Amino acid sequence: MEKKYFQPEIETMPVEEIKKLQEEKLLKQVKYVYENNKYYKKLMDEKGVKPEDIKCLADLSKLPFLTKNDLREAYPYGLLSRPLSDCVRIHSTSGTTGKRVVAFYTQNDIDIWEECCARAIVAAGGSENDVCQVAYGYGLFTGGAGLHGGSHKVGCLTLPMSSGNTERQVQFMQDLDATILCCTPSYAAYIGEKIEEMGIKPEDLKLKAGIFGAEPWTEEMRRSIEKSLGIKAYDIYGLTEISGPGVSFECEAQSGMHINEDHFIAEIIDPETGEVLPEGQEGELVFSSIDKEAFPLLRYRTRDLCVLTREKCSCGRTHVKMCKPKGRSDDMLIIRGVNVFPSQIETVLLKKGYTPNYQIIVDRIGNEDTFDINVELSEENYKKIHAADNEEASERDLVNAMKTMLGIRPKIHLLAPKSIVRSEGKAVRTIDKRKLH
Ligand code: ADP
Ligand code: K
Ligand code: ZN
Repeated sequence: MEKKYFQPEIETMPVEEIKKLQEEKLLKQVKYVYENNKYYKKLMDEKGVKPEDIKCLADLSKLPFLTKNDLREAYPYGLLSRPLSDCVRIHSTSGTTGKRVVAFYTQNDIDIWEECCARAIVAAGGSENDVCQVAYGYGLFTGGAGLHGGSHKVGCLTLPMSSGNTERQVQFMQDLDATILCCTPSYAAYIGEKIEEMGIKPEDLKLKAGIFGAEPWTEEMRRSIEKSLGIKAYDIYGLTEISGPGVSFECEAQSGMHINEDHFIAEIIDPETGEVLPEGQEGELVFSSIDKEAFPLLRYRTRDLCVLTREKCSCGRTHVKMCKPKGRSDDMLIIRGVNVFPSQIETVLLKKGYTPNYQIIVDRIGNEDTFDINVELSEENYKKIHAADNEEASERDLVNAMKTMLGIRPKIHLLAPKSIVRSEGKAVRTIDKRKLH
């Protein structure tokens, strides 16, 4: 029989029990970190907090925050809490927003992380009867290693493809009857495109599910990938600093990701004041890892903007759910004084029938911000628009739709098919040339 949960007793544990478990682990962890990590001890001392002051879950908010700047300052060993002889692995962030930071793992840390990924795979319908194609990058990036380990734990036949070499990717998918695909959503979209180009129909594949994450993607993008690959597409979230993918994952309800609360405590804070916000309000996501050994971060500010909800989920899991992060506070562009998220642009493009291949270029000329969006046309759209000599009208229509969504008017440039470079990992959507001046 197909398993519905990887660890049912934990994944469906009554909320009160989860909170009790979190409290026990938190108290122990604060003491452990205080005694084993000079960097965090100093932050606690500066704030005048002692481990004894943390007596219950609500006391969490007394602890100091950690930020990416702390990680950079403490690089490489400052936030390590174990002797290196106890550690077995290093990973590093993708460096999307600056200098990379490194994280360390003991064998126990790896086991827990892989279990979290195994929960995600089982939630997507995975079992020992599946062939799981891992097309996240292998190496320093956590994507490949995390899902690879999770796939093993579930007992799937694991296909460790890593990213890239897309034709071979599709060839193996077909020849070896892969049923689950794990990669970034932008790479999944590219694989979908490649399949069509190779004359393969989604029905010709055995693929049934995809586990996509590591970058923001919209609901519109989800539908487009589900169609092009003939699958159900599940979201997965995580960050290197806290372990990697699998901090949270989507279930069959596809309406937010369950956070693995037996290992991580999530808070939402006001990014300006640092104040904890009540459930249901949007703010910055903060994580405390309550049983990590090598690199146990407390109150780590992710900069991801998000909402938490504890509404009952139809899948039976009891762990709190986070919405799709809208993007990082640092993905947000301020153009002519207006906040713009790349995800808003993606939504408009896909709703209007364009491809998810686009690029945002922002610059400043004199005192004014320039705002351009390059949008690649599909073969079909390209032919249609050119046959009807409709280019200007199409651009105007898209400018207006963007104005409605964003409040400001971009310049739109419709480009020929295949003119924007595809991503095999995390897509680079924005070029902000203002930073170069
Ligand atoms: P970097 O911070 O250098 O990109 P990571 O590879 O550790 O390093 O990336 C973690 C970040 O990726 C998260 O903080 C988040 O911004 C983003 N991310 C991961 N998974 C998702 C997801 N499912 N949806 C949106 N963003 C995600
Ligand atoms: K198997
Ligand atoms: Zn659920």
